[in-house]
Amino acid sequence: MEDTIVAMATAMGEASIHILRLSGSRAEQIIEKCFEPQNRERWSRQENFTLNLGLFRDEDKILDEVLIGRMVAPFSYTGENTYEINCHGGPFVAQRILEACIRHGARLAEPGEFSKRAFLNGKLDLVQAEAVIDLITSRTESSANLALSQLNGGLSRSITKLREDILEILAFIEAGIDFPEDDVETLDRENLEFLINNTLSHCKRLLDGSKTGKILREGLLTVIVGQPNVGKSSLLNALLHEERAIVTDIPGTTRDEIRESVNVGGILLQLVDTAGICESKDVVERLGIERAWKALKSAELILLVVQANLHLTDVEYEILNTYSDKVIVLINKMDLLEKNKDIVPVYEKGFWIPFSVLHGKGFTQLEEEIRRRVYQGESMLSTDPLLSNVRQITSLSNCDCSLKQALESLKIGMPWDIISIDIRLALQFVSEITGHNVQETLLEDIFSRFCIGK
Ligand SMILES: Nc1nc2c(ncn2[C@@H]2O[C@H](COP(=O)(O)OP(=O)(O)OP(=O)(O)O)[C@@H](O)[C@H]2O)c(=O)[nH]1
Ligand SMILES: [Mg+2]
Repeated sequence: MEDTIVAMATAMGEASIHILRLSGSRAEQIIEKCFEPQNRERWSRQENFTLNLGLFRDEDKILDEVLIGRMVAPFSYTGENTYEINCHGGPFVAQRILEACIRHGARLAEPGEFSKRAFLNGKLDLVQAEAVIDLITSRTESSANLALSQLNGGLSRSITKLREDILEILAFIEAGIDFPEDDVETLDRENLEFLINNTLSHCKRLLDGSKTGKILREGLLTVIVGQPNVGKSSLLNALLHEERAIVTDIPGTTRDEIRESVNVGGILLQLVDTAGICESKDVVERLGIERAWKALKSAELILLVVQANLHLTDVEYEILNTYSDKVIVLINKMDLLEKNKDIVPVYEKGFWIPFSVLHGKGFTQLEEEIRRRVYQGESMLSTDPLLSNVRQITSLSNCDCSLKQALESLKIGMPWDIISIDIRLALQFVSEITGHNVQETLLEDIFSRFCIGK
């Protein structure tokens, strides 16, 4: 925290501008040395949140004409004196400015170091810091909106409330330990049970929402399966709007898995196209089919493609029976059916959608069904803060387990100091989420996932 750090905030390469970020106790001194403002008077008034045009020099040499944004501590992202240097977008120019800052006493920032300083200076909590990186890596509107709402502090407030409630429970127990009067005891035990139950329902609401949150953040692992030649790869290509997979009318065209991510109705799908499942003598095809079966196990959503004018086979029945909860059946090639007046296959399990990849039929219904599943009806479209990050979800689940354990101990008449052990654990777990109580190694792990300059 003593050092002054500098880094490129934009990606290297040719661009219209590049931005370098400089933050720390010596930042002002470095800028004073290198920057020659056009409007000296304004610059010397030390005005905050100003953009100043001028020349950037290294000793006598002019490196570029730049615009410098000035953010004086504590009113900056990091909470320190911070300068953002907007220079012309050549990698050479930016590199020379970076080197000049280093020569005058700054050091190159580590990944995520600006955000880590923001956290350590109390500008962000860990939930918000992790939302920053999620916002940067968002690929759909819904994941960006989710990250933005976490950055705005809605989730942090909910977790902070949870933490305060647990602290209150702990205070209540400690008072009970200090004044153990038998007649008060029964009443207190009922009150304590009420408090723990209330906190547990808060945990449950957050954990229920986290299923949706995690999918919005990471995407839904979606496997396309079916018999050969029913149109699986055609579906993949249509969803991607590009000819990614080879499509032919020869059964057994796809051998290996094809993985791509795609935005469907605002939800990120991690799509896997698989080899058509059938009895095959071909070694390569058989290996592909084995992979298809394996992919089904880990899938969060299965798109089972069947062909409108064919009867269901044992394989399709098996998939429907084993995975009915996560299957959407697409009855593809409905266009053929209209000509032949054949019977459409149906079965009581799974959700069925008449489909034609060739004629663009059924896509809207598929989108709606996926959204319905992800948002658990409409309940998750509300403004409830959603937890989405595995680290945070794990800590909250641990907190939930400790509270349940405390409740159990209370019910079987355990002494107060035993109950307080689990409540303390719950407090520790909930504190990890926002970073009230974290180890340095965890911080390193979190911030090293950021880009340099953020
Ligand atoms: N009539 C009609 N033909 C379709 C439709 N969808 C796909 N096809 C055709 O069906 C054939 C097989 O399509 P693919 O997408 O390669 O089928 P697949 O399920 O990936 O086949 P494998 O990779 O062999 O398992 C191609 O000739 C497609 O043009 C549809 O909705 N209607
Ligand atoms: Mg295929």
